[in-house]
Amino acid sequence: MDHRDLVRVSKKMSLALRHRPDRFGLTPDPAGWVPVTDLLAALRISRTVVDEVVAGNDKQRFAVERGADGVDRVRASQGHSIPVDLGLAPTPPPDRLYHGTSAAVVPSIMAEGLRRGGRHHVHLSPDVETARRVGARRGGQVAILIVDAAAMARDGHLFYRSANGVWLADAVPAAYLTA
Ligand code: HQG
Repeated sequence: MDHRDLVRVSKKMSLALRHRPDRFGLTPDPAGWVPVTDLLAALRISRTVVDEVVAGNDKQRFAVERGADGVDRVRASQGHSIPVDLGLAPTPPPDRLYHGTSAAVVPSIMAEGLRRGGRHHVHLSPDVETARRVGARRGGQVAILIVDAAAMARDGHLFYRSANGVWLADAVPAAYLTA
């Protein structure tokens, strides 16, 4: 498959596995997994295509594994708006994390802190380059905020790391942010 087709299928899989499984007649289990065969039928794609998207995805957005029942299953590693419990264990974060966003919303973030909006968690990046890529999705001028994760952890805030390396937190109060 060429790159454009990979991206197209990846976006459809994101919609089906993170946001609107109902639109595809899918019912993820509480941890967000659906049987791979169900996804194939719902999206009318082949197993080869799914494997190619899972392996070739720039951000490793999806994970495939064999369940205890011997059935292969697939889920998104993060980014859901449907309720899921990914079963991630709280993990000590690096001292600093980063959040890339649009410069236009920085005043609001510095007043209210980072909020998770429609997703389950606030998404934080382990390095500036990744944060810049995340922020650039918004168009306009990108701003990178520095999160004092060491201080947050000391103060009892929990962090999680998704299977694809995105750091997640419930919220980031403004006191831990530097613009
Ligand atoms: C902003 C992509 C005003 C926040 C990426 C962000 C990521 C506030 C937007 C993943 C705010 C939410 C998530 C406040 C937060 N006032 N704006 N108080 N608090 N915001 O898309 O972090 O490609 O839900 O800065 O790579 O941009 O989907 O979050 O701009 O990992 O795999 O509200 O999405 O991954 O936007 O991106 P999003 P995000 P995928």
